Amino acid sequence: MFAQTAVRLRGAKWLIATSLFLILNGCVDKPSTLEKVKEDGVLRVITRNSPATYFQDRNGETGFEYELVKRFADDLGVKLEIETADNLDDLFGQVGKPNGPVLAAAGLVSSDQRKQQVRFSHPYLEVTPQVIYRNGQARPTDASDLVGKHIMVLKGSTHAEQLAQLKKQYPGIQYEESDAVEVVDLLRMVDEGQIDLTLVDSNEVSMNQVYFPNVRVAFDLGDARDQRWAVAAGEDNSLLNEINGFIDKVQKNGTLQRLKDRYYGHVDVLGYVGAYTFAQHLQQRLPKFEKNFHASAKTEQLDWRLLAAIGYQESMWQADVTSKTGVRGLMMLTQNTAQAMGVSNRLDPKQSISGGAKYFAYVRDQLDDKIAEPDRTWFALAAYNVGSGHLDDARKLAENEGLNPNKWLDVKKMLPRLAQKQWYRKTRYGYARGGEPVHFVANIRRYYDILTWVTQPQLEGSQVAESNLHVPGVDKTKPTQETPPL
Ligand code: BLG
Repeated sequence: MFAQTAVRLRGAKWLIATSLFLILNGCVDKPSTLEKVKEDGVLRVITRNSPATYFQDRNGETGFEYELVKRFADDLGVKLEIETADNLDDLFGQVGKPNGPVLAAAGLVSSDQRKQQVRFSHPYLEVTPQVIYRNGQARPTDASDLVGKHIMVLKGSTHAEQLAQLKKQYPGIQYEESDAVEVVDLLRMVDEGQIDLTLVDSNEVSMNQVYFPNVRVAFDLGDARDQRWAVAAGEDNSLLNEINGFIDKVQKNGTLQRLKDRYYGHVDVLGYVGAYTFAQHLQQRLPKFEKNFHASAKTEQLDWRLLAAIGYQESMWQADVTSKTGVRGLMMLTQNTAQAMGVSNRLDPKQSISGGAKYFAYVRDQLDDKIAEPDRTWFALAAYNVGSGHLDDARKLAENEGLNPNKWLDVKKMLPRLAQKQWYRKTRYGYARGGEPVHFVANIRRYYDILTWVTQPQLEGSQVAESNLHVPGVDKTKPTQETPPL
């Protein structure tokens, strides 16, 4: 009897110990956020739909944040799943929810208020908050000028926090916080005079300037701030550490710089006047030639928006232009090129566009196989403008300098040397105005980006349609107060 009890007790002890062991072991075994991501094979990310973060383009998903986060997912060896939040509160509320996104990548800056909800990564981009007003109105120059104005900002944004702070000093400041809008809507509302002012980060302002020709920067509100990714406040550090390691890595190996160059490096090439003019021509001139761009793009298997961007750079979509050097027509073909492409009348826009498309496809096919996309497109544009021979000279100069002759970022540094005797006297094809193709490519990339954004299907019913951009026959770019600065 006693012996039996002892056995039973020993058995119970064993059971308790085993259970304890299993429970404890179970706790230790609970996968970390990072392990869970890897186990699931999916990195779930939440962002916003805007030109500066994430949108659909010619090849599918794109945007600065998308590209960065895609590289992170690739490094982890997992798939990337993106969802977009309607507003910032929703975005912060979703991060870290069970089966929800583990990471927010949406041009976010850290603030005390936000730190209660999320933890921020190392920084990857510096931006400055800017006060935006409408051309033709009195330009505000400091915070006291915000008093008495109709101001709107995104609900839950750091801009709203900034205004709340300023209000302590200037109680007359009134502002509205909206959760039904995106940054592009705020800019449109200023552009159309629905609100007086808004606050937007500098990168978004320069990227969107062209869609809203009447918006102007009044002044920088405060110092530059860093954009960072965010994970849930309770995240166990496994993911955040991995993110920080990744950001440090792309910072060091130049990937981040290349992305900045790609997305923001050419955003200011147009300036106010260029942005204003482009927006006007988008409505008034492009519709006349759009079907020709579509047809030639189809024949040559190119993106019609790239062709249209070349056409804008060459002639601002005018069929009857002639340069000092006798280069003519909408796509600015030289006599030789026109002949080679079978163009009999360079002033016929249909012929010019088809000849230009054929020539672009031809120079692109001639390029060294080692030049991969997207650089291949930029090299082909440069060859279209300066000729393949001079482009090869610049590639050789790059090689001699220890740079990569297959990267546009490197070769574009060498092209201007073709105009300097100390360099061109040693090249095969000699002197060329090498600075021209650099501007040529930068401008076309910008026009291409804009055309891509305004023609993306998801926008056709919303922002673009509302702002009447790219809608034939509606000229909303006419300033109501003042003509643009010239
Ligand atoms: C390009 C030709 C290239 C040619 C280069 O010039 O024209 N491209 C086209 O005709 C489409 O074929 O390369 S080459 O055949 O290997 O020599 C170099 O000669 C045209 C360029 C010239 C430029 N726009 C297309 O980008 C132009 O118009 N320059 C004149 C400017 S102005 O007269 O000073 O205003």
